[in-house]
Amino acid sequence: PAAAAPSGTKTVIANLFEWNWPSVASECTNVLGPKGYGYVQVSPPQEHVRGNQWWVAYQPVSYRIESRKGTRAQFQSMVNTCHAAGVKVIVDTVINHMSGQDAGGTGWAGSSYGHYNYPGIYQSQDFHYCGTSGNEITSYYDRWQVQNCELVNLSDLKTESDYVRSRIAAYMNDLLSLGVDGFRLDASKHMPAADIAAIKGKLSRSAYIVQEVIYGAGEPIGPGEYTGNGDVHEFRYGKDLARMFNNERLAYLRNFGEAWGYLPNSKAAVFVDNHDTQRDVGGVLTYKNGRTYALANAFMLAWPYGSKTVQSSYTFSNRDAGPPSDANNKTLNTTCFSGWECEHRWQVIANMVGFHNATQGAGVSNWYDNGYQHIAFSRTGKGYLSVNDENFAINGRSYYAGLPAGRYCDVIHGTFSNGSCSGPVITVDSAGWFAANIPAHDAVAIHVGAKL
Ligand code: AAO
Repeated sequence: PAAAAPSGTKTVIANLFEWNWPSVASECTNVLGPKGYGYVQVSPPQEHVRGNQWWVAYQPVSYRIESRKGTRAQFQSMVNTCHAAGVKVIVDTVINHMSGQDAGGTGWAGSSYGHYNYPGIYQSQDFHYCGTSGNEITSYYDRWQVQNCELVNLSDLKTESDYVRSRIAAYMNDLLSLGVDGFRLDASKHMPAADIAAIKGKLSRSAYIVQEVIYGAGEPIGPGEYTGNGDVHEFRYGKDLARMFNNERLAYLRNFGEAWGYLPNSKAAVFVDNHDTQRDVGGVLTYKNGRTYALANAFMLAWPYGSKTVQSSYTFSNRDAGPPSDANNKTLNTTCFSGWECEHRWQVIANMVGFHNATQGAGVSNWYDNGYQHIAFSRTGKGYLSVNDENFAINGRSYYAGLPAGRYCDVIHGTFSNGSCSGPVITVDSAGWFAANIPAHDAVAIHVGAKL
């Protein structure tokens, strides 16, 4: 079956990283649906090794839907609740490998396992032993190693084997039977694109697919070779966007996207940061950058390139630290703004999802920049964003939005609901112009979906 790419206007994904299922469900009802998010991405739901680090989720022990984030019944209920709220569900799917524990042990839900032995699922013949020291990937410049050796000691599945492909597809089909709508395929670079295609060919129905292939300069395996299977994450996007905000010029963003050597617009999946880059890649903007982070997300949501994911994080200082949990490492219910950052709820970000939806399909016009950190553009006939990331306010200017005359809610500073705006109102005159003062490191955004 063909991949069902996000379509329609509600295509923004909220990645509720490490949230438990009851909390995801209530967020779909109370926030994601009402704010116009089209999808929620959830962390890996299968049984995993024990421990309190977040990354235990990336070490499968069995394909039982039972994890620190909840039971199968809770997962099913979450999918149903999200669907009722108009939000589709994308699952982070770990199929390249099993655990990384040399000694083996007992998984979260009680399944016993060895590094190369998962009773009833995989035995030693189902894994690669590539012959390097520790069977470890030692060079990303060696295609064969990247796809036949172990990524950080994780027992590497023989995805060329029909048995392994069928077993993986059975897991994904189980998720489809629970109603999920899409998959984020973890560590896709470590599986040949043809293996992913073969697994996809065994799925019971079509689903959205987004593959994690981190672009690395000079590496033989690049994101482009995976586009035949579905979307692929464009990791250059968040790094370059941060560089423009931090060291270079927003003015350079006027052709941001394919012209920068990125994946085709229709295949690219983008984000300002994700759960890896917010920890492991310097120079990427994260919640720790506060206002600048919000502005970068506002730009992403307003700019027509790629399908967009908003990252939602828990607060961390230690790279490995897991989410707020109880004494048994069971993830606690989310409390936004207390141990959890909930970036997807920040006023600027959540309201720009509405801007995204109202402007889908419209081109860019009326680009303006001052040569440096002040930019503005229309989504033709539908919306207008001006970002001032200068260290000074820009006052007394008028902007040509080309929008229908009328009064619009500035969704950066106010929320539009039931026909009224909780913040400043911008008046577009009959010639399509409006006047605004924009403080340093701030923005103004108006769109036809928030017109008074
Ligand atoms: C944990 C421990 C390990 C232990 C292991 C097993 O940390 O010490 O050996 O358990 O017991 C996550 C955590 C890991 C954790 C693992 C399993 O991050 O710390 O290991 O779960 O619990 C590569 C892969 C990419 C992968 C990334 C982390 O290609 O797929 O490494 N991401 C996914 C997940 C991730 C998860 C896994 C995969 C495993 O999103 O959360 O790991 O399921 C270059 C290459 C990339 C490569 C990176 C990092 O990237 O191009 O392919 O990613 O290096 O090795 C610039 C460069 C770019 C470079 C990047 C580095 O941007 O342009 O080329 O910097 O950040």
